[in-house]
Amino acid sequence: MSVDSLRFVLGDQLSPQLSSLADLDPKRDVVLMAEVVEECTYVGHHPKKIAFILSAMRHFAAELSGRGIQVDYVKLDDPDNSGSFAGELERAVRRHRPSQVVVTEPGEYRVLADMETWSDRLGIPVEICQDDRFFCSRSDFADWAEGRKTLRMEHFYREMRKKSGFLMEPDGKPVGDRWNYDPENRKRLPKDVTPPEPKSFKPDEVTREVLDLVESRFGDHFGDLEPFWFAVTSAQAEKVFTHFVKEALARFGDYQDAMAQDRDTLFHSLIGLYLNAGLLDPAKVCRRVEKAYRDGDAPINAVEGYIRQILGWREFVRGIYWLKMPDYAESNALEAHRPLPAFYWTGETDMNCLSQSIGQTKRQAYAHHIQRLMVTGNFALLAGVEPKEVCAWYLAVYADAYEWVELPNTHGMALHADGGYLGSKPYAASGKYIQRMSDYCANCRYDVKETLGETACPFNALYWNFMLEQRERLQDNPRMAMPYRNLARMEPKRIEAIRRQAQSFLEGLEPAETGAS
Ligand code: FAD
Ligand code: DLZ
Ligand code: SF4
Repeated sequence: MSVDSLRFVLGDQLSPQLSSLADLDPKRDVVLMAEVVEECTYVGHHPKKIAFILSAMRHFAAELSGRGIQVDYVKLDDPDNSGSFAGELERAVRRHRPSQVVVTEPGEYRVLADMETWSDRLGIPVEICQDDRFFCSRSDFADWAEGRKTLRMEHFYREMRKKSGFLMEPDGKPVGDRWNYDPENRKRLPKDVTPPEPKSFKPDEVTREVLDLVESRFGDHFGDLEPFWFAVTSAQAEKVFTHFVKEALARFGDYQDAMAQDRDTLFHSLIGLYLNAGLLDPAKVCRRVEKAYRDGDAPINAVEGYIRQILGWREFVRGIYWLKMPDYAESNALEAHRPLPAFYWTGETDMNCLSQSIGQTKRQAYAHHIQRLMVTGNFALLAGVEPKEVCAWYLAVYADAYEWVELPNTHGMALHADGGYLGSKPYAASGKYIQRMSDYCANCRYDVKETLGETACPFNALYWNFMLEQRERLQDNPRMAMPYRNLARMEPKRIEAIRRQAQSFLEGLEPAETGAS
């Protein structure tokens, strides 16, 4: 029997309120979901990430079936599986002979470009619905950006606060009479403060089957598959979030930027992967966090800091991505061409901050924002690593990574490869920053106070070398005035020695094999 609409739901669209399911008729429509090898390998995703998505897809399909919806679910090991979205859609169209296909716009440009060819290839209408799981639509962002010389997150965020009403007083002022509590949110983790254990889940039978599949097909990708402890349903993801609100939110702000030896998660919420796959709704998350403030359960610096991440940064980077793609990914404003160092794929380096951040990424498919920005990102920036190689690494190794959110954060924020479109200055820092925000340096063979010599922290010479190499491009940026003033005061002999130290360190870096994982 032919069906009315074939509704194709992708692996990061696991939301019951998804736009492509909005007017679904359970009697006449079929939902298609497909596990495809192309999506598992277009970068060598971390095995935990693949297992999370496939298991969450299977659980979501079962939930839809439980509600009486007809679901056509294609497993990865189905012998007829063509391995791609377009191939699976084509086969499903032959099976169901629908009069139209309905999809929600995808999170990645590469998939949208393919999707836009589907109607011609299939010879039937393909309706691409807007993804309304965000506060700001692509067109509203474009309207906001129109005519502005520079796009800054802070301006966008204030607009979003006013528009959404989050943390606003009835008179239109921000709660607490301040928009921004960042200055309060830069504390080190004291020795006597113990962060909560993350909420974890024992794999059920569905997940166990997926884990076996992932081990056999993608066990050679970078990262540890086991122990697998992620939530795989929206009910479990809600529990992760509730655990965060109860156990961590109140101190989220204080220790938002802190890093600590062998502490992977600190007071972070660990919900990025669930938000991005559709298991949690950002509006509900912000409402719950605001309630914690109004109920007196969390201070304003924590709550504002948290809402800023979701209502501000998450929406802002998505807006930039869709506004600027596909050209955005091609820029290389600092002309960085060094291959990615091999230790990004092993964690084997005696720079303790890097081995900690990469080591936990390998174990957990997770590192928090400051580790991503100021350790692995900062190193790649200072060492002048080719942006495409860095971006492919970030896209592969984090369970929450999809290009719409990964690319602006890596290419723009961490590497400044967009020439300052997203951020007003490069987040370049010497070892001093890492020492201030962590106890990594106390556990490192290098001396963070030294710039020259065999035991000197490599970040120090790399930092000054970066300032020297990028002088023409950066010295007129008012936000870079301080380092260039300091550089102007430096003796030429010391400058020469720093250059030599940095060059000899960079020459000693072993490059990763192309496409290593
Ligand atoms: P928390 O610290 O608890 O923050 C709460 C939520 O705020 C996050 O879950 C996330 O949804 C949102 N958020 C916070 N910062 C950002 C941001 N800069 N951009 C977008 N959303 C933000 N985030 C991703 O979701 N996917 C990525 O692929 C990704 N790549 C990144 C690459 C680099 C180089 C950098 C610097 C940051 C990247 N981020 C990415 C942002 C941030 O690091 C993660 O969202 C965060 O670490 C996820 O962990 P969490 O859920 O514990 O976050
Ligand atoms: C990331 C991912 C993976 C690993 N596997 C699948 C899959 O087998 N089937 C699927 O529908 N989606 C998968 N995804 C998520 C897609 O990569 C994602 O939907 C696109 O990148 C668009 O954002
Ligand atoms: Fe990292 Fe340098 Fe500190 Fe070692 S001394 S942990 S390399 S910043």
